[in-house]
Amino acid sequence: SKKPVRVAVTGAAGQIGYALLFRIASGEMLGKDQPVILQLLEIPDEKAQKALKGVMMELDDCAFPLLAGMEAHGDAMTAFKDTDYALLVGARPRGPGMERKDLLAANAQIFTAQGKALDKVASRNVKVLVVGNPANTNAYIAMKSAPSLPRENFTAMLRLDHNRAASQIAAKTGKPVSSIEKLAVWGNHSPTMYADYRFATIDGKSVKEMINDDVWNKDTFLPTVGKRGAAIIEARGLSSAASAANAAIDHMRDWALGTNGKWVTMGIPSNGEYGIPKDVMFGYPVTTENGKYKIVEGLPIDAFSQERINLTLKELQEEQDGVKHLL
Ligand code: NAX
Repeated sequence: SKKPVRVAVTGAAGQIGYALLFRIASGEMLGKDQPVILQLLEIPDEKAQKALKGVMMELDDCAFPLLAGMEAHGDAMTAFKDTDYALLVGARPRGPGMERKDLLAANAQIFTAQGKALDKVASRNVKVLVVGNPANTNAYIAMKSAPSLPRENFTAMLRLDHNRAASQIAAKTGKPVSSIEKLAVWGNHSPTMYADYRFATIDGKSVKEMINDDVWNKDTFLPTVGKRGAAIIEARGLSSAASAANAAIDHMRDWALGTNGKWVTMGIPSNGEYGIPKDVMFGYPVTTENGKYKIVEGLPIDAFSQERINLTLKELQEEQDGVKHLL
């Protein structure tokens, strides 16, 4: 049987953590033959650590055959020791009266410290997924704080946007969501993201031609996907948790196990592809194989798409500028 791998999860006692850990432990992320050791990080606060213990009691009670070990931590330097995978979910939420720059600064502090800890103690092949918002910029900060790790090991979660877009297209076309291929989401995990179905196909047929409605694209589809997080909060009174955890599982599973040529969306550091400046943590269509992702290159970008890409890039660059002095 396989040797266990180490999976670190931060914010482990939070609501996404609660929807995520049980699925990792049951083998849905890394395969039904891959034992895992969970290294769970929460803030040192007594209440958070107690809640984490409660979640671990429940994990115990599942008697998962693949759960080879489990640890609770209050410090990133121990939580990330030798870790092969790191899901950075915990982040500072926007409090009442908090301005955007305060939120960026509070998170910059967290992700600088966690990036440094990964740099020092994680496996040199660690695959890092940042879920905590602002996800792209937090991933950028962690990457910049870990100079001895390869840049490409740091990614941000755009998969929830990708899955939301796929689900809207399935509803519009009346086709199963699993039949949709070649969907792309560009840019920031925020309402400025650009979900792009120009290349998408269902059973080999063009989704753009099937829908054939640019007004729907611009006035219904893009706003629905972009504001979906707010719509969930409005309906549920809490932010997306199970769907976010599901997207994190999808992202890591596809990165680790490959997509067999299928396109998925990942937030990854640019190397200049599609005119995005180097190091910007940008949502791109990728395929994955042997634990590596590759950007789908050479796609034509029309005027409308360029405008949308410029908009989401501008927002990301403003976020980056807002934290530059802290790195
Ligand atoms: P919760 O507030 O339920 O849980 C967050 C947990 O993180 C808390 O238990 C907190 O104690 C812990 N935490 C905070 N700072 C920490 C640190 N420095 N180290 C370790 N743990 C820390 O939030 P939840 O609903 O689970 O959401 C977590 C994050 O995901 C938020 O930042 C949220 O905005 C973000 N999201 C990102 C999404 C994406 O698509 N990228 C979608 C869903 C979600 O909104």
